Amino acid sequence: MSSPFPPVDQSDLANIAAAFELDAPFDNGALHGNGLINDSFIVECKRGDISRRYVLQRVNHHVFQDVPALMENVQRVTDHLASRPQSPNRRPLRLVRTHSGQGYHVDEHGCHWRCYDFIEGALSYDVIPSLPVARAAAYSFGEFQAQLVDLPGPRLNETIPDFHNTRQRFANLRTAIEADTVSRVSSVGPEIEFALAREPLASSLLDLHEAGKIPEHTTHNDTKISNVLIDEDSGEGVCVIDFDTVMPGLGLYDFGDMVRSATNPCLEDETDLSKVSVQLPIFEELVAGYLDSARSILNATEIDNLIVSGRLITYEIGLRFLTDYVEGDTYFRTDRPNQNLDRARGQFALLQSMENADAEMRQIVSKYA
Ligand code: GN1
Ligand code: MG
Repeated sequence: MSSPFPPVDQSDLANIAAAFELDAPFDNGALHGNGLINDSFIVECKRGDISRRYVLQRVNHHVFQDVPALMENVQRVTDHLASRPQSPNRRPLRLVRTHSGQGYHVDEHGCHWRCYDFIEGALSYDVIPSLPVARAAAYSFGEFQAQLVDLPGPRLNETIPDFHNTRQRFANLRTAIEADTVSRVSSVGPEIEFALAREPLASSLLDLHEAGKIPEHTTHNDTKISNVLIDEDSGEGVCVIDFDTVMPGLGLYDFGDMVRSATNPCLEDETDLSKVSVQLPIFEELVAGYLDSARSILNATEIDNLIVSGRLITYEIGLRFLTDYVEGDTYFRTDRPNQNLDRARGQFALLQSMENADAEMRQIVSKYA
């Protein structure tokens, strides 16, 4: 689907920007980023020789049904990260408050907006450009988890219940197939067969968690590689972004989503599947970078399951894309027909290649474990 919310022009952006404590008045704004759920804009604000950029985001409240609870998490997490000692080149994300001190603004359509400082001099990548970037990204996500170990206060709110409950995601696919509301099931036989044949994978980490072998952490839950910013000059991680799904989870969900998104040499919706396969040198950088920053918070079972986590999350996101296709593209943003199906095929091709490379991946992990 395209955005389910009203179109936004310059004067709308100016009005929304005016609700926040900005250093200068709104000058112009433009769409930003490739997120599949929220709408993001970069706005430039100017007064005399002051010029500042901010990111304004409209939160998709169909997906995030309790935006105040979500924003409470975001405020707690951004405040906590900002209070940690910062290594050189790290610049934690700052949430800009409204004039009344709130973390978000509600517009006349009932849509929720928030504002972050735009981080200058940093880049985000949809595809990993080099091995050092892979290592820096994994280090940053690991550091993020490690820094949240002592987050004060109660457990964070669950912004989307069962977000990484892959068993539930599997059941959702079955329900979608049975309902077949838009008559697409007959056109995706091989994809459905691939998905159904791997049902045991859906329970892999949940079983370990339920058996008390892997603990809950505070996790990011959407560690696709474009959600870490990399310093343009030093190539180091500057900060992790996109805190919408930061909540209690398994540490391995974050490692798994790095593997899913970083080891794929193609965009998520690549149609030439011969190009999609797990890049082992990148996988090695992810293992090294993540263990470098997060080893102290992981137990041996978690480290033993780094490979499983990559497969699990690749499978899970593939299930979600396929389910959305079968349901008529109601969840993820699409800009062409069959995009969700292509995304599902891409994830399944990547998963297949991880299955084929199991021995090599095990060797890599044992080098660092
Ligand atoms: C969505 O919107 P974005 O790009 O941050 C999705 C993730 C998926 C990702 C796949 C809340 O993230 O779970 O992994 O697309 N976020 C939500 O690209 O569903
Ligand atoms: Mg996200």
